[in-house]
Amino acid sequence: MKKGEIMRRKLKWKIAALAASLIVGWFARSVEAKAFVVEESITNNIIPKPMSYKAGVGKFVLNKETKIYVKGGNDEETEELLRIADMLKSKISAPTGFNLNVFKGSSTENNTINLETTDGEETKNNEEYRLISNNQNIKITAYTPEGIYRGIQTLLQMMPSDIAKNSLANGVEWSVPAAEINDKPQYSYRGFMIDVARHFFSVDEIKRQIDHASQYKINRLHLHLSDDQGWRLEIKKYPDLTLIGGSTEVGGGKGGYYTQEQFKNIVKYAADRYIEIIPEFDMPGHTNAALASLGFLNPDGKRKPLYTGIKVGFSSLMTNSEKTYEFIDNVFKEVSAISPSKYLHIGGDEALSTPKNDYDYFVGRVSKIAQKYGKTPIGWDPIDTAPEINSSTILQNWQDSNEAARKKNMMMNISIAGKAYLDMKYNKDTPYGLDWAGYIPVETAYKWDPTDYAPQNLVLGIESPLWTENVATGEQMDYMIYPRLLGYAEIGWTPKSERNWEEYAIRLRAQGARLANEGINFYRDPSIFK
Ligand code: TNX
Repeated sequence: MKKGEIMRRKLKWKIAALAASLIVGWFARSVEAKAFVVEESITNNIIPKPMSYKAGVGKFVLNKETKIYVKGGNDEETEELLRIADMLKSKISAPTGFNLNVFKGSSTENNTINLETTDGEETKNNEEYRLISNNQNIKITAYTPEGIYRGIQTLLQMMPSDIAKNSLANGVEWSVPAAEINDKPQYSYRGFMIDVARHFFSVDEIKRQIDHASQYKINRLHLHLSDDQGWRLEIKKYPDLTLIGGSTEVGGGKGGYYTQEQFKNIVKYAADRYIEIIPEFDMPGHTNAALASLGFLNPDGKRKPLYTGIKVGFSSLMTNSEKTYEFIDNVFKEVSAISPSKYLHIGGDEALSTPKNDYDYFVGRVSKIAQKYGKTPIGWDPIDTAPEINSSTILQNWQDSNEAARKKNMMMNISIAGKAYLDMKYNKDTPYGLDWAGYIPVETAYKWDPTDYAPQNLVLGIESPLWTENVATGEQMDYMIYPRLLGYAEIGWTPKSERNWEEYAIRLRAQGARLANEGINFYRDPSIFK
C-alpha cells in the first residue's frame, strides 16, 4: 500500500472513531441526565423511609443564631430532652462551627428548633414523631423523648451530608427543606448483634458502632458474650471465667473482657442513644471457654484446654448436673443486676454434642432460671422445639424452621442466615466473612420481609447478627455491617408495601457521602456507589 493510501485510511478511522465517541458521549450524557431527573424527583434520601413525607415550600436555614427549645410533659422529660438537645447541639457544632443555645420552653419565634413531648392516647407508640419544617422554624413533637430522638435522626439526614463530618465544613448552606413528616416504626425490635466472643472488641469500638447504628433508628444491640473461644463479661463469683476464658480469641490473640463497670457503661451509652443492650450467654453448646475456666463444669472435674479455632458443635455443659444449674443461676443473678433489658438471651444453637432429650430438659430449665430473675428469655432455634419452651420465650429464628414456634404462638425475631447475616460475604471477592449461607449482596440484604418467614402477628422484629470468626478489627466490622445495616434498619421500620429496591438504591447511594464523612469503612458496592 502506498504511503498516501495508508494516511487516508488512518484519517477515515480517526473520523469514524471521533463520530462514535460523540455519539457514545451524547448517549451517556442523556442517560446521566435521565438518572439525574430520577434522583431530583425523589424529595428526600432519608433511611429508613418515613411513613409519610410531604414536601413543603422553601427551606429552613440554620445559622449561629438558631436556638433550640425543649419542653417535656413533666420535669423529668424536660431534663431528658435537654440531654438530647445537647447531643444535637454537639453533633451540629463540629461541622458548622455554630455553638447553638438551648432553652427550656417552647417558642414560635423565627429561627428556632422546638423539641416537645405531648400526651399520647392509649395507643401511643414510644418511637412515633412528627417533624414540621418551614422557612421560619422546625418543630419535632413526640409522645416520648425516645420519639424526639428518632425525629432528630431524620432531621440530621435532611441537612447536607457535610453535617456528618467531625470537622469544620466551610461554605455550606445548612438548610433543611420544608416538609411535614409523620413517622413511626413497623416493628418494635430492630436490632443487630456483635459476636464479641470469637474476637473481642473494646468498649470504644462498641460505642462507635452504637453511634452509627442509632442514626438509622436501630434500637437493639445484642452482645454475644460467650462462646467456645471466649467468655467476655466479668462474673464476680467466678473470676476464672474471664481470667482464663477471656484470655484469648480465634487465632490465638489476647482476647479480653468487659468488667461489670464497663458493661454498665456500654448499657448507659446505648440507652442515651435509645438502644437497648441484650446480653447473651450461649449454652449448652458453644461453652468451651466456660469449660476451660471452671473444672467443676466438666464430668472429670478438670478444666478443658482453651480453644482458638472456628469449629462449632463440640462442647456441651453437663445437662444432668446440679452444679451446672447452680452456675447458670449465679451468672444470671449477676448479669440481671447490671442489665436493665427485659430480655436475656440464653443461646441454644448448634448444641450438636448434647442429645436432644438432654437439650430439651436443659433449655426448659434454663429459661425458667432467666424468668426467676424477671427476664424474658430469647433463644436461637431449635429452642422452640423443646416441650417446656412456650410463648413466654422469644425465638430468634436463624434457620428457616419455626413450625414449633408457630404452633406455640411464640414471638420471633427474624434473622434468617441467608438474608440477615452480616458475616456472610457480599460476593466471592469479599476479604472477610464466611459464605456457608451464601453470598449476601446489598440487594439481597434489602429484598425480603419478616413476613416471608413468619405470620405478621408473631413477628417481634428483625435482627442482623455479625459473627466474628474472621472479622477482627473495627474496620473489618464496618465493612461487613455497612451499608447492609441501613437496609435491615429499613426492613424493620418501613412497612413492606412502602419498600422498593430501585428507589431505595437511590437513597442509599446518597447516604454514601454521610457514611464516608463519618469515617465508616463501608463496602462501596460498585452498582450503587459510583
Ligand atoms: C452459626 S447462627 C452459628 C454461629 C456461627 C455462625 C457463623 C448461630 C446461631 N450459630 O456459632 O458463628 O454460624 O456464620
